[in-house]
Amino acid sequence: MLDSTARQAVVDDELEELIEGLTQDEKMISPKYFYDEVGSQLFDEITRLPEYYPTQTELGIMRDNIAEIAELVGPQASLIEFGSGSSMKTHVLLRGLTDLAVYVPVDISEEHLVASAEALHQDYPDLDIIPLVADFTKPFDLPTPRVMPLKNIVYFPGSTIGNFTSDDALELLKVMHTEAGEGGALLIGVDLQKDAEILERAYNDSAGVTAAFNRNMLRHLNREFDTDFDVEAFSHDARYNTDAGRIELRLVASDEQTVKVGDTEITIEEGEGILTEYSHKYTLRGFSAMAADAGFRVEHVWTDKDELFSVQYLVRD
Ligand code: SAH
Ligand code: AVI
Repeated sequence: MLDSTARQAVVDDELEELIEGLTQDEKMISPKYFYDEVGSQLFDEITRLPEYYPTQTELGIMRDNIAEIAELVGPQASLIEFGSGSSMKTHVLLRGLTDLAVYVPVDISEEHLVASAEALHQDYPDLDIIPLVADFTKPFDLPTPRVMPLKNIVYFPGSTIGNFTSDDALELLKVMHTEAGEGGALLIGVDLQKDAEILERAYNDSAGVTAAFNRNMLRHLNREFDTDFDVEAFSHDARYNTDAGRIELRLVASDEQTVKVGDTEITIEEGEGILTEYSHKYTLRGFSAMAADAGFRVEHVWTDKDELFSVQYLVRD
């Protein structure tokens, strides 16, 4: 637990980072601010939308291939999940892996993480579950489990890796390489390039849940940092950037407004967009090259029959 001075230092750093993003040529806010309690629930709703293909496709791949995955992982592993959310896909692993030593879900969305870990404890009363509230882009210590694991498996589903720029994704893969340790591995969900139409539909759902998820980020900031964004004056924009191979989410201001962020006043022009998320889509070859730069070798790739999504098992080279 952080003491109040350490907690204030974290808030000050985050405020500085927020101001830096909002004073760039193209204003941007980190997608980590999507995830307060409401944001995590809205994300869960997104995963159930008919247009949002990644979740069901990844779940299908996991279920179809759990025997092979369990064979590669082996017995008595420690499972460390980055950005665990509701740990929905993790059930496949918790049921399918042999004698798991410990499960460590890591997430920034505290209430949601605690509630999800409690629910998991009901389902798996004998499993050592140690939830960890942390920003996984910053250094953090892993807890000590009751039983010594034979190896570490870092689990990073959902293609959350796609929400990082290529430089940041590479840095994160290097962190995971370190967390996996000697003999460890990374099991990762990676969304693949496909028709722009399918992609744009997935991020512009007809029920407007993704729009609510996008706008909720500003409510979160207003509460956490005492900013005064006029949330209703922003509209959701999601489009595929073909050259960059990514979906880009923005919040577009319908009127000019000046927002106080700490001691800095930020003016947002009418029609100006704030970039809130990238969601990169990879080719298998492109992802494998990035993994190699981080010191990983792709040992196995599973996909669905339409090659919409992939689950990959990466070992340390
Ligand atoms: N793994 C789940 C959830 C994906 S949503 C799935 O596949 O469906 C992304 C998750 O990562 C959210 O739960 C969010 O709270 C968490 N997250 C995003 N940025 C984070 C960060 N910097 N540190 C820790 N958790 C983060
Ligand atoms: C968590 N992440 C992988 C999701 C994605 O598809 O990039 C977040 C999301 N944003 C809008 N819809 C879902």
